[in-house]
Amino acid sequence: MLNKKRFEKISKDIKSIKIQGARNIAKAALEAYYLIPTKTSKKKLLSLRPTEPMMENVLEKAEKEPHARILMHFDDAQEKINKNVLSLIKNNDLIFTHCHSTNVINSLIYSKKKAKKFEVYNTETRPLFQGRKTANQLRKAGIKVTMFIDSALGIALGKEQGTKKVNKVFLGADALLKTGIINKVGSKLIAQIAKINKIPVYIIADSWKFTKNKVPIEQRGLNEVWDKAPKNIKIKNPAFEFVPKKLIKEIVSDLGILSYDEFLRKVSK
Ligand code: RUB
Repeated sequence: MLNKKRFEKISKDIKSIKIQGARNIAKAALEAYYLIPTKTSKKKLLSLRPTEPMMENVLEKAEKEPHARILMHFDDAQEKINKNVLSLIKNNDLIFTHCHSTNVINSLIYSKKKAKKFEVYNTETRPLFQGRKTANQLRKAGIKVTMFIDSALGIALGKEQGTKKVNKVFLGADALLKTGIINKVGSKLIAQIAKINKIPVYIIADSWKFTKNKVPIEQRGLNEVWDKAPKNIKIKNPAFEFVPKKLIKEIVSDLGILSYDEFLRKVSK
C-alpha cells in the first residue's frame, strides 16, 4: 500500500511538472518503477510525459539491469558533461538558455565553481515559467543572470535595446533523434534566430536521450495557457518542438563534444 501511494505521488508530480526535465523525469520514473515493477506501471509512467525517450530507455534497462548501475549513469554522465562544458566556456562568455535543463544548469554551476567568468541570459518559458527556476538556481550559485519574456528572445539574441552580444546558446534536450533534437517549445525559434546572428547552438544532453523511435510531441492542457478562457477560443499548447540538426553546432554529451553526425556514429555503436 505504501509503495502504491509513493508510486501515485511520483506519477502526479511528473504529470504536473513538479518533477520536470528529461533527466529528473527518468530518475523519478525509475524510482517509481522499482516500487511496482510491472508492465502496467511502466506503461502508466510512459504515458505521463510522452516526449521522454530517456525515461523509456531507463525503464527498458530497469527490466534487465541492476538498479545501482542504471542510477550511477545519471551522475557519471553529468560529470562528463560538466567537464566538456567547462572546456567550452570562455571567460566573459554570455550564454543564452531556455526553460530548465538540469544537464545545462549543473554544467554551468560546475563551470562557475571552477572559476569561469560568464553571464547568462534566459527566457521565462511560458506557460509554466520553468525559466524562473533556472534563474533562481543560477543566481544562488553566484552566476549573473538576466531573464527575458519569451517574445523578447529576438532582442536578447540580437544585441538590441541595450542587450549584450550573446556568444553561445546552450539548450537541453528531451530527445536526440537521427535528424535533430526535441526540446521545449521555443527552441527552434531560438536556434533560427541564433543562426541569423551567427551564434553557435550547443545541445547539452545525456546520450541516453537518444532514440531511433518516432517521438510524439506532448500537447498539454489548455488551462495552462488561459485558465477559464472564454468559450470558442481555440488554444494550442505544445510542450516541445523539433530542432533540425542543421541548426546545431555540436552535441555536448557524456560521449564528448561532437558534431551531430559524429555523435550519431558514436551513440549507435
Ligand atoms: C524541460 C525541457 C528541458 C529538457 C532537458 O521541459 O525542455 O530542456 O527536458 O532537461 P519540461 P534535463 O519542463 O516540460 O519537462 O537536462 O533536465 O534532462
